[in-house]
Amino acid sequence: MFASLRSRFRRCLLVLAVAACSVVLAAPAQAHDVLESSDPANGSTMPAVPSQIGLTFDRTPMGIGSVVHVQDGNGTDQADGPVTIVDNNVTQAVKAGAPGGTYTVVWRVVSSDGHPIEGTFTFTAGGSATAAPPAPVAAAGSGGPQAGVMIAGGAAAVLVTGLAVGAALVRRRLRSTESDA
Ligand SMILES: [Cu+2]
Repeated sequence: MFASLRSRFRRCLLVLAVAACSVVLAAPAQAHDVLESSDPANGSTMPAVPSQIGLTFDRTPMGIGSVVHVQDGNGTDQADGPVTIVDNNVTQAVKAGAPGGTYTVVWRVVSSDGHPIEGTFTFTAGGSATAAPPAPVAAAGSGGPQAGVMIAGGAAAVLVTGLAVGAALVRRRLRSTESDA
């Protein structure tokens, strides 16, 4: 008897926690850290695979659960060692000898507000990575298209929810007006 009460209480707590989480998730997307630029920039072409990948955010992501996959044309991850975070910069070293080709960088970090954020971008390199870092390629400020899409998506979700709730309220009011008349 006591045990079943307890499990019911626990289930109740779980429901509350889930509800609280969805409220947090529905909070303005501006609270997330935003990818401001990457080096290499999305869609850029360079003579050789860079020795490292750099991501610059508008704030400092949390130092936990960061992943930056550097996938070559065959989908092999050429990331070398762990991700480092210094201030707003997230850096991932690339294996020496990583082959040229079109790369897809798949990143995931924990935003300073505690929410995981992620994105991908691509670049094309003509030759293999060298151990010595090549001259840094000017990263034309790519304003993180993924972040923009995320914000737009979040805003759209909030808008759709708002419209649906609004429509339901109007319908209910109309119905009650009808029954009043
Ligand atoms: Cu967030």
